[in-house]
Amino acid sequence: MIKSPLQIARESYNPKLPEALKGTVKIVEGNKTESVADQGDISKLFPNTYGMPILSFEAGESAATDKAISVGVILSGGQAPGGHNVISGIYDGLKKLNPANKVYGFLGGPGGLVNNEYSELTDDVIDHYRNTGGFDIIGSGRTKLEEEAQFDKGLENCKALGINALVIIGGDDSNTNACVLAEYFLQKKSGVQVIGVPKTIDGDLKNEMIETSFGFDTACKVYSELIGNIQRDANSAKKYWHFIKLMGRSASHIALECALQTQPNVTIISEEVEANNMTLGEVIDHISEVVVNRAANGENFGTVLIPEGLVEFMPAMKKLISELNDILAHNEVAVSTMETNKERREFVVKKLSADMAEVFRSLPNSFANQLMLDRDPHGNVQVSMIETEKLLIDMVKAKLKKMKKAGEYKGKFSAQGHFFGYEGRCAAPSNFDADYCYSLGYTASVLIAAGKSGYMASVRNLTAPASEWIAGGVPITMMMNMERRHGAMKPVIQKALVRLDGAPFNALKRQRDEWAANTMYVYPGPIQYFGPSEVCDMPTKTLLEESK
Ligand code: FBP
Repeated sequence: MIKSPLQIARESYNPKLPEALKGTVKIVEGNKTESVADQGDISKLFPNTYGMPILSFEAGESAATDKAISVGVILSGGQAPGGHNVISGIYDGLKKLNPANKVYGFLGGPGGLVNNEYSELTDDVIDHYRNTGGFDIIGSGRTKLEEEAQFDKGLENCKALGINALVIIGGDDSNTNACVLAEYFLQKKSGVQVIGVPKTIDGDLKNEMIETSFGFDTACKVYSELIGNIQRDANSAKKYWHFIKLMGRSASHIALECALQTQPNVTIISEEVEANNMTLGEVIDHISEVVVNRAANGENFGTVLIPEGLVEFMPAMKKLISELNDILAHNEVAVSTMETNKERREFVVKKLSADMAEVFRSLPNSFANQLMLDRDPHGNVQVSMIETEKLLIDMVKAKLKKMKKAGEYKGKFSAQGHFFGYEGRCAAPSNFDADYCYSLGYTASVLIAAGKSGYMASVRNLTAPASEWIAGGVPITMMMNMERRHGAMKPVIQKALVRLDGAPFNALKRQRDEWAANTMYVYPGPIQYFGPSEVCDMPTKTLLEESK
């Protein structure tokens, strides 16, 4: 690998750790826990890992094992900045406990565990990847671990390598898998522990004990830089409306954070669209109204932020997608053997309920085809592949044309569509993510050495300086509820959507009318790695608002 000057300079960055992790660590047990919902079902499905106490770390005498242990790490799902630092934190934490401890990386995601594809991570390898973006140290993948045969194969491979614990670094679905695996390994009395680490740029793996998932900070800062650049371009040329779709799957946390950082003219929040029962037509009316009002002030330009999961939140579309999910899950073979999209659409229309068939027929063909694309291995619609920004541009254009004819609009509308997603997932982690990830990895090593399983590493108090962060472990069962997946009820970690009564959304609500009417753009510029702490170590606006 040819390293860039920044990469070389970042190699020597020493991530900051919470005070409690700097010396020997004492583990303090808190209260017993309950799952967020469906306690009866979850406790039955997880008899060995349900109800475990919350753990917090303090400086003090450690009860950790000093016997040499081996740990396998897995990077699961979409890339998120800082994954390499989680691994270096695990590595350094374990080596500090006993230099004979070993770390193996399973290659290409959870599939590597089942297929026994791994490599041992040594000083050379780890040093090469410190503070870098990407998951290329061992690769990632989206294989879902759900069959007993996969668990048994994984266990057999762990035993052969002498692995005592697995760390699964992933989002809500991957940590659900971690929990299922932990329970299975305990039932089998296998002696292999499983620990989860909260990863995802989407920011939707969060709760009382997990303030944010790693990668959200860096990804939002990258997108905000780009949005700021576009806004400055728009305000210079004054001739384009930019419709910017932002990654984030279902939740609108990324769109909301980027809005707070850049102050665009329109920000759609899917959760609000759903709560207000808004139709696609009403979303179009809202955007068009802002365009018309700005045009009346001579400003034929602007920015619209669109969360990538928007279509799933409009009541009619949500119902349609849910019916489509069931139809596609139950007719996988039949649908996959059809040669044309037309054939697929006709097949699906016959199976949809009458009202949903009507909604489906009313959609442009290109958009309807995108709704039928393969689901990911966890049954999710691949919203990144749905071109919502183009759909909105076309519909706003059509609406404005009508308004112009009726004499209600006199401006010019020329629009550009963008999608910001993949460009943010492998950026060099911000100081926040570099520190947070390293601390999460270090926390995982402490949980392992204490013999814990079925826990997620947790680091809190994140708006304070890193030395004051609070590290510990949270039982994964605490975050679970029952949801319909692939046509059946399954235990899964509850996704955290944007809370409409939460401080970050209220901050947007208070200011958005002013941002719509006026041009109040903020240009955040690129992430800074060297320089004053107020520039380099700043947490997200979401965390800052939530901590007020
Ligand atoms: P994770 O939930 O696995 O972290 O994935 C995040 C994400 O970037 C989503 O925002 C996006 O919808 C999805 O991955 C895209 O998936 P893929 O990389 O498979 O195209």
